[in-house]
Amino acid sequence: MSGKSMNARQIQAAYKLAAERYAEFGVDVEAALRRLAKIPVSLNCWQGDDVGGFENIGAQFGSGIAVTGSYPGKARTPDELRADADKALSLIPGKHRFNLHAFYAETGGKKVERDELEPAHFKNWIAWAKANKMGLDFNPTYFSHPKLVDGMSLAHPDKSIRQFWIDHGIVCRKIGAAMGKALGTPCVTNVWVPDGYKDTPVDRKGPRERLANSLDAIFSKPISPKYNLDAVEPKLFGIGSESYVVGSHEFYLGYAIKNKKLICLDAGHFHPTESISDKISSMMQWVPELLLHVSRGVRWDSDHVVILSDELEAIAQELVRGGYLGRTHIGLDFFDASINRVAAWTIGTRSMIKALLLALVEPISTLKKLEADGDLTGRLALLEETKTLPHGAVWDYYCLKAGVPDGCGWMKEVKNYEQAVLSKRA
Ligand code: RNT
Ligand code: ZN
Repeated sequence: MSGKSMNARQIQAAYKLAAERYAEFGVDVEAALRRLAKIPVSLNCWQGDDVGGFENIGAQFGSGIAVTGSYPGKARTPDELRADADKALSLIPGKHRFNLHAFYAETGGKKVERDELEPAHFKNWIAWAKANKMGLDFNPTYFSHPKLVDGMSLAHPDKSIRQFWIDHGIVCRKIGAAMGKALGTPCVTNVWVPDGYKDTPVDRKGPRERLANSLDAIFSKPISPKYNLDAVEPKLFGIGSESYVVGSHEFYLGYAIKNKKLICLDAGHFHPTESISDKISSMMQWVPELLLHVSRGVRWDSDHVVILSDELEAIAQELVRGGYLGRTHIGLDFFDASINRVAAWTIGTRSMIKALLLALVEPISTLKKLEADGDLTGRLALLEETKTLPHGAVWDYYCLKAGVPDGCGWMKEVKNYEQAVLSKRA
């Protein structure tokens, strides 16, 4: 990355002018930054090792999910993954969370099946999160496993296969609750299953009935929302499930409303022209809380690193304008194996935070008033003018205050880390 970092004096001077400019629009930038500092983003652990997990080192059961790219230096052990995440977190302003999958368990070299996992297998993760004063989120892992038979898990026609995966879901909620209890902040445990058909099914109903029953079995025991929150994640299609996904949007929206679960909206799980930003205010009428998997679909659900796109801005605007931040858990979901993975985490998370910042410094009350007064010309004009307000100066100042590199500084640290650590990995 070219260009030098600014010095602190320059950043402060630019910020002062920027804050004055925003004040002319009735925006209190200091207040916005105070709010921003309280919004955690849950970093997806799986960007650090290409959704590999640590249970079958060497073995490949690639079904259910697909990653492309072979950039050198991916984390091979839990310690490496934690070290890489520490590096990324040191370059991201604010206090955040970390989102784990069940197959990142540490079983000390012993084979422990997924239906036998326990909180103890995550004690290093919990200790690490505690040391970082961070909350954890969790996911049962329904892919990359020999018992994902013919692309089906919780919806499989064979009862014993279903039971294995039900038991996996049950132990994962317990692990989530243990994480929430230990860290003093509820863990969001999110269920996503890849179940579906490559080609057009004849029976669309049966798998959905089975999935509903399996979910009921997983969720049958109540767990205090102080410790664990259950979420369900729909999808339109996947690789190998192009024609039919059992857990579709309508399926899970209904399930979440009926059972008071969180619905997870993954930005890459809808038709390419469909955006999740417009869904938020509709679904928040009916579900208690929302989980976001902020991702970036490119042509298909390809899980590209999140960037400051129009859609990302629209998502953040909806959360802020609608007053939904208190009921929304913001998580990231991407896995690009073709670039430096520490940089991928840093870019994606910083972009998410930038989008939140942009949304928080909008002149919302003025915009709402224009709209309420029927001045739609004024609304359009002001929306366009706000796009060139000096938010970059506010962002730099936010990074400075948080003690992380502004604009161009962080990439140098990633390069140093790559040379000193990542390049040494085989
Ligand atoms: C897959 C889902 C799911 C996964 C992660 C690894 O389509 O988006 O959330 O990406 O659980
Ligand atoms: Zn997702």
